[in-house]
Amino acid sequence: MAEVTEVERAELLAGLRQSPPRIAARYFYDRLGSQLFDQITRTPEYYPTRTELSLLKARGDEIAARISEGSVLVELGSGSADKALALLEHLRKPRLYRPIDISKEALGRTTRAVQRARPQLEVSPYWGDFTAESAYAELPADARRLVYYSGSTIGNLERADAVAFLRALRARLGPGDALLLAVDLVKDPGLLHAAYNDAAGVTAAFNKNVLRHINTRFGADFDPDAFEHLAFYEPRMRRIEMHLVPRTELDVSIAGERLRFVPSQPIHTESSHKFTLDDLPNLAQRSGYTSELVVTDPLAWFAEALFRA
Ligand code: SAH
Ligand code: AVI
Repeated sequence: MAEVTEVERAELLAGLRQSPPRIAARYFYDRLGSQLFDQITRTPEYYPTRTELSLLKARGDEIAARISEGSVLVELGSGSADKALALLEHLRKPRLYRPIDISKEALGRTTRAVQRARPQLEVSPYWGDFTAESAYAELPADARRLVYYSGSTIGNLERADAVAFLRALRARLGPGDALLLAVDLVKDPGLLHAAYNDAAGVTAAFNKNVLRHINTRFGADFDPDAFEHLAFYEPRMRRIEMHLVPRTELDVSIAGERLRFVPSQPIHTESSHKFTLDDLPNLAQRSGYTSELVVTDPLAWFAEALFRA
């Protein structure tokens, strides 16, 4: 990871001083966090990854039929290579693949896996934040772009922030370019709850690992085992919320400051917003796109929406 900047330090401390305290969800993804996320995707309870993968396999041709031959594929928060490879299988003569990820290890693995599976395809990885302008630099100017925001990672943004982000992304696209947006759909709360409370405790370990990452990155002394994993579906906001609950009152030193955490004020580590099919045209319109196609799996648990810029 790159050096800690003063902005990051100030943002972290400001978040932890809020009531309730919060940590930005991107801090989950250090080396171990990316490995734990990968393990989550293989738990029986976490349906999104395998549902999205089978959706791409089953309906990828309908999506690809709307994408120009020779397009550039840009993937936001690529994680593992599986879904990109499933999509590339359907695209007509893709010109280049740009995976973008803040996790160096995940990005390296994906780059190598795609290069191995498709040696003819140019792979141009970007290590860093997908909100940065430079993540979209040096792409062929004469090729259409397909931006794939996979994994329902958009759900980890607050709804207003999601619109703002998609708008900023729209400004980096030309007319006729496309966005393939993966969203997890509202469903039986029991299924949602189980997906973030797997019996093997992998999600709990993923949640607590954020504190270990903060310790190494910011010189903090959190004891991750002094916190409990809490994840629940909040139906009014239509989102899963993940928190870390201190078992007792705790003083923690973070980036040279001392902060107190109490059981009545858990640390909010992640929200994972769920969508309905009715949300999608509205989301497209508010963000400056036209919704062109929405496909779901047979149980309508997960959707891919193709938005045209
Ligand atoms: N799309 C993959 C991975 C989802 S996990 C899948 O569906 O399986 C979320 C991924 O996004 C992680 O690999 C994480 O490192 C990355 N990520 C999260 N926030 C990011 C940001 N702001 N910029 C770039 N990558 C980010
Ligand atoms: C990456 N993101 C879409 C995952 C999600 O489901 O919100 C991260 C995750 N958090 C807990 N389990 C998985």
